[in-house]
Amino acid sequence: MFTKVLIANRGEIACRVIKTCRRLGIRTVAVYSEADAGARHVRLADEAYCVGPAASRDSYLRADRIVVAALHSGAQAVHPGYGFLSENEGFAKACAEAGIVFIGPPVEAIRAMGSKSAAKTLMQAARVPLVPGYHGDEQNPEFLQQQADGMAYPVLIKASAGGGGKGMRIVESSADFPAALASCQREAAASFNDERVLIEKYLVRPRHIEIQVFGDTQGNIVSLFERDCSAQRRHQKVVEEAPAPGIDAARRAEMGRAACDAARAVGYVGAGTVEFIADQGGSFYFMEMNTRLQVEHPVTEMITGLDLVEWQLRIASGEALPLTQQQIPLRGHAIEVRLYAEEPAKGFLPSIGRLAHFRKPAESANIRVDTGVDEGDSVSPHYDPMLAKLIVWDETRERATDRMLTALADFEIAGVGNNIAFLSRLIDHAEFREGRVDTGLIERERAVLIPAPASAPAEALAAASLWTLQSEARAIRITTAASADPHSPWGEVDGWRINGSQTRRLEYREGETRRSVEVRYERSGVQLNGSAAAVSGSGDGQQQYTVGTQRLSASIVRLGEQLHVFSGGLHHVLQPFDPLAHAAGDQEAHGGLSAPMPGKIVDLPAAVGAEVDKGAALVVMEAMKMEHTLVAPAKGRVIAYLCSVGEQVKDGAELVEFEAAE
Ligand code: MV4
Repeated sequence: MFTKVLIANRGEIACRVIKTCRRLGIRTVAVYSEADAGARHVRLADEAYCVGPAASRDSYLRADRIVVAALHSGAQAVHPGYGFLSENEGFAKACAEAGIVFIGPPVEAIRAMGSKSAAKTLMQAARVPLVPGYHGDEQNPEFLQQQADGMAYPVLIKASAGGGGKGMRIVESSADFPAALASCQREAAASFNDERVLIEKYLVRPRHIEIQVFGDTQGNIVSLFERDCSAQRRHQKVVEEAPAPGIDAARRAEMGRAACDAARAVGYVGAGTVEFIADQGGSFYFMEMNTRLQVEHPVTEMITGLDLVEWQLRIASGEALPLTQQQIPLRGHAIEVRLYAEEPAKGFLPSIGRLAHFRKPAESANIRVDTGVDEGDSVSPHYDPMLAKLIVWDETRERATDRMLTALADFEIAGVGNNIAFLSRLIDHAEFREGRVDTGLIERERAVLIPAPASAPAEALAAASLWTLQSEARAIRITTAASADPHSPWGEVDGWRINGSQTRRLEYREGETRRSVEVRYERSGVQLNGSAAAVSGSGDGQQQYTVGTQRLSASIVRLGEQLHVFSGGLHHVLQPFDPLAHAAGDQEAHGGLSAPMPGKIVDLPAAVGAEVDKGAALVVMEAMKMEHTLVAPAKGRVIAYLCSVGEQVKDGAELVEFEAAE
């Protein structure tokens, strides 16, 4: 087994590989770009080398620099992860020439699987089922038209050098074929510098089911069962699960045999994935073979209890497969979702910024989070915006689905846009719950999965208001305790009044709308919009609130001027807003504070002489049938009050003599 391995990748997969290496006592070497100098994978590794500036082409794709780092560090092997150089034939060769083990398949297998049409020819020879159609060298339009007319329409024209959905045309009838063929050939020539196409029977509402295979250097090959990756958007996987819904043991064995035949046909060694496309009847056809460890490999690990990176390391160091096919267990059901820094409501636009709040669900045997970031990290615009993978396991698919929803509700991200709410709606969607997932689900159900942003429900406002009152009370108690009169009754913020109750209104901005909550201080406690409300407890980062007869949990995080309210699996952003503070405009941070309108002074909460923070309540006045709070325009001290409680003041009357701190 190796004693030192270099991970030629970044983010969650680099951290994930490091985790297994550490468990096996293997020292780890990270490579990083200048933009990743403080990244998690660099922190976790035993040593790290900078391989260039932020741009991938100048760093993570610089095979020469990565090989130099491996040689310099004394690493015996390189793990390429996925993406970047993981399926790059030149890199695999460069490693071999430098005497460094490339943890992946032989170069020949990478080459063979690199061409979609060459792969199909190989699969045909290995009697792996292919979609009915024509993928030969004859490209004469009349000949291709004959091939298409020989199948039932609709047919699909695909660029032979294409992939990931690029250069595909659905043709509904024979009459449409010539124009569609010409268009597809033009696009293939432009995109891939290769205008060759293949023709296939078009499968309606297909599923993407892939088989994890492993081969060792002694010719053994096993299947580690299937994964269903049909929940995709624009050929990007969003949710993956294992095993695939609706696949029985017989079909699983049949697909496993076909995948192993495909791997054997190319002399496969290491971890590989054979992707099939399946029609609604369950027939499956070879699509392509990936010669890397896939993003979604954790769902296979959760249902087999195996560590696929450990298997990769063992096989790359010459060991035989740890288990035979019969010894590989399949237990329960696992689901993975990919958490992205993107805004589904804005066309899935990537979002950059600082992860000011990043609270993961508690990990256990059932819940796993693979991530390359920590709270406080900045999400870089240079790389794929995946923040983490959330993987859950349970005895059945239904229980795994419920567990995923709970875990998503416990995952709190603030500071960058994210897709958590979108993922929750997808997992909770009837078609997903019933296992009726096909590759068109997300686009088809877009309106349901990405609804117009909903206003925060009353309970979110109530939670935010109780949190605000609690924070104000805490701040004033601290100020009072530090003041010349620590037992001043003004230090109490229970709203007690000689003459009965006091009310005030908490205002918020939510996007472009304004929301408000009336707070009434009664002897019995606080009422919000007429309902008795209180904080009833806290734990595990959340607070429990009661409002009227309702009980709710919420986690509230203040970031700058915004309150982020996480409750019920949803995330609302409320901006506390004091009309008076704004109506008063930007009071100069010197001299006094004047009444922005005529009214009656109902409270002077700050202690004269006390140091207060910017935004601390200084004067509460009643005007326009509402209570308004004049706040400290800056950190500083109340020199003197120029009014008294109960006094009627005119518009513009000087109320406070205030001195801003230097
Ligand atoms: C197909 C197909 C329907 N019929 N082939 C998309 C890219 C590449 N992976 C193959 N793809 C498809 N090939 C036939 N004959 C539908 C797709 C397809 C798809 C396949 C798997 C996963 C997601 C997909 C999304 C759109 C279309």
